[in-house]
Amino acid sequence: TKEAKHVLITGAAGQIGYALCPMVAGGRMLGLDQPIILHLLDIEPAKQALEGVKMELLDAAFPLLKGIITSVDADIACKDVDIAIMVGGFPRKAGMERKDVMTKNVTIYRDQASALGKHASKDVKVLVVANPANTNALILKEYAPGIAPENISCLTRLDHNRALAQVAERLGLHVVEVKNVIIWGNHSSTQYPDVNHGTAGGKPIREVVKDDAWLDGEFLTTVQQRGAAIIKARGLSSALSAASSACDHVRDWVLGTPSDGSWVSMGVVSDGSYGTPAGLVYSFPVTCADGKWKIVQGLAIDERSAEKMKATADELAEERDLAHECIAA
Ligand code: NAX
Repeated sequence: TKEAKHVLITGAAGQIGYALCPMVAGGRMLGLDQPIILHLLDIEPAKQALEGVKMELLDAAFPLLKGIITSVDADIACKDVDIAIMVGGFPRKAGMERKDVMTKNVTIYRDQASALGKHASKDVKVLVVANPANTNALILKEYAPGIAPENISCLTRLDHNRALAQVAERLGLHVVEVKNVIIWGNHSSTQYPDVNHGTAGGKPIREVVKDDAWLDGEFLTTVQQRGAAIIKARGLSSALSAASSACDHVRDWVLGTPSDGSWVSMGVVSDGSYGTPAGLVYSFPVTCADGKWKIVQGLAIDERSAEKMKATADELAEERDLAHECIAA
């Protein structure tokens, strides 16, 4: 049997944490042959709830779950972790400015970067879920120089899966029939969900959908604003879909994307591909093998797409500058 992998989940007492813990412990993320030791981090006010999550995980008697460490101390929780899923963060509350939320979160990510850098396994793979996800990941990269930049990523797979699902629903197909959509840029409403290279039932999406007005209009806004629609419907933000997509992200990264030419979207450190500013954490189409991602190269980008890709890059550059200002203040 395999040696257990240590998986850190921050914000584990929160809503996404509650959905994510059983998925990871059940083998949805690393496979049904991979024993897991969970490291659950939250903050003091959530300490009791965190113990409650641990009790339920014990009660669920997961065969793969070999241990559970709970802590409110990042130095303890980060010890020897192989995978770190960073869900913990400060939510935007009524009356708060964007800058206030940014200050809270970049400070958290700066501090946790240093805890990870000091205590995690040196090959730790990091997935940032908490918003602003791309910029939190960027700060984490800057403050954890010991972690290779290619091991730091952020979640845009939920947006990617939402785009697949919208096309599938429209066509009455099962979601697995739809492939190779792309989420470019920021996990925010400036993201660009691109169907120009995607297929449905093996044929180009535009050819099958036969409705460019929908693809260039309602489809885009539905994917971009799906988070808000879920809040409106549930009174709470996306949790099970975020948790499931986080599992998809890590699984494909660690175990590889299918060898049939299909790709997924991941927020990764830009190398300047497709004219994006190098160094920003930007969502690209990637394939993964041997635990490494590679940006899909050579896709033809039309003028409209280029504009949208630049707009979301500009927003990320602005967020980066704001984050640096917040840290300096
Ligand atoms: P919750 O507020 O339910 O949970 C967050 C948890 O983080 C709480 O238990 C809180 O105590 C904890 N926390 C706060 N500061 C912490 C710190 N310094 N260290 C460790 N834990 C800390 O939020 P939830 O709905 O679970 O969402 C979590 C994050 O995911 C939010 O930032 C949210 O905006 C983001 N999302 C990102 C998505 C993505 O696709 N990238 C989609 C879903 C989600 O909106």
